[in-house]
Amino acid sequence: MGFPKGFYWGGAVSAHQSEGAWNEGGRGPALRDFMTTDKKTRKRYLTYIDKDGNKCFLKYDEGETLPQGAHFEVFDECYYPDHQAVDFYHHFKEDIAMFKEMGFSILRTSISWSRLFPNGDDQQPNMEGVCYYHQLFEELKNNGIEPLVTLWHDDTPASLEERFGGWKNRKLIEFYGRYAEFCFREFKGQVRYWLTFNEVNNVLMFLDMFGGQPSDDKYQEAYQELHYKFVSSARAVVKAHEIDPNNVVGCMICGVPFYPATCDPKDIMLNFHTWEKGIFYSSDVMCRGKYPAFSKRLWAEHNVVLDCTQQDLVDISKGCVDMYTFSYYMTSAVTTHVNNDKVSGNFAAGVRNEYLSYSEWGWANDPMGLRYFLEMMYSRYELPMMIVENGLGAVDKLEQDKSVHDSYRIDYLRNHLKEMALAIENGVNLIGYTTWGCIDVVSAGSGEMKKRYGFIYVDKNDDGSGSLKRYRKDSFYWYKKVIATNGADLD
Ligand code: P53
Repeated sequence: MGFPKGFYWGGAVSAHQSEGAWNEGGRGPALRDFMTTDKKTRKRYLTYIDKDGNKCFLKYDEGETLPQGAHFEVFDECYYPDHQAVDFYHHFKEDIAMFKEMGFSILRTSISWSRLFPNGDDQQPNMEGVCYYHQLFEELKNNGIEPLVTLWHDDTPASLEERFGGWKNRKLIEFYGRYAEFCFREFKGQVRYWLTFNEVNNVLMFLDMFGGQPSDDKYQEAYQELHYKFVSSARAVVKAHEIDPNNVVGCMICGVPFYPATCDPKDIMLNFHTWEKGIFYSSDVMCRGKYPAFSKRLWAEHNVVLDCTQQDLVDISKGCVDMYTFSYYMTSAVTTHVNNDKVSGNFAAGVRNEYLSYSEWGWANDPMGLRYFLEMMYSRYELPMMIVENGLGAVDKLEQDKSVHDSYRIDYLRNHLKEMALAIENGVNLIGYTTWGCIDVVSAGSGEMKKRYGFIYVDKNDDGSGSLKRYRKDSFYWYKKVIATNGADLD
């Protein structure tokens, strides 16, 4: 079984789920700093004060937006897990040493926009923030680890949300453009692998899957937001290449393959259209540089009229990404038939697939789905591919002797690696793999600490207590061996 020579092995985190230090070093608040969790439903809400001074909760993941005149606010009675997260900001040297011990050749993380530009559109950068990222990238370099940097990981500066309505506003293209260009210039020579927007397709996919029956207005907003992000991404790709021809820029797609629940042709068609809307729509624009033909049908379904200029289309055509980069956790099944056996969980939807087992959070465990997605996307775009998130969120038990026996995680990863190897054998040009949350981080979907993905256990609990000490899990030693043998020994 073979992984190509020079294959990138590593892990992935995001700034907001790992760094903490939310109000240190001159950083401005980001959207995620106002995100709390309802303990019962595990759903996440943003807290804000409306124009009349009332305390309110906003369902951001379901497409709700901040009302006019409102501002985000931290409430004393709520807990905000990202404020401290796992304090990577102060622990990065120790953490990188452990990544090196495992043999990582790549680490995916993100830059916190509001750490560099506290309000998002400041004329001058916050030098403490700039300095922090220089140190971080330097530390990676000194340990032989290539950084893979996401510019936006769901953490728009809060100020841009309040003053401009965030990505609903065309102005964000300009502000993101300045931020991205600054990063390419400032970190030239330190970073060459970039991702423009984390799971860009979620805006649309989540609205469909979790928005109940959203109004046409919600679709209008979602398609518009996506369009502004596509233009921003395309312009960033052009800039990245202009500033340093060595730069490699990827899209970042939430890779959920869909299956028809029956072979009724109606289900086959529904399934195909779900792929088009959820996956191909975003991927095609970013990889082929134009809106696919079926876009017209999608827009018409919800009477969407895009604010899209001729220049936007020119920009999109010039800014195709260099690699197809995506996350993979699960598959989902769809049907036109009445089926009450729905999957319920945290960000899991569709009908239950009787051939698969499900995690405690309702995510289907489907290693072959990863191969399916790899082969499908490679045959469509023939771009180099990287899997930049994959893993099992599970409850771990820290034993008395500080060991963690996470054989379930090893099984999950091993089975996915086997399918990756088969995809490579089938011709897919897969160049790297970064498992999600290589060190435990805050869960994005639920805000919990107990939904852990790491090879490294962080002593931190859902209520914020814990020593923040790091411990090696069994999977740490297993992954180390996998990397040392370039994927030949998966036992
Ligand atoms: P958590 C839902 C479905 C698929 C991927 O998710 C998702 C989500 C959002 O929860 O997000 C990505 O932490 C995201 C990461 C996130 C990771 O998947 O909910 O890019 O930030 O942590 C895992 O278990």
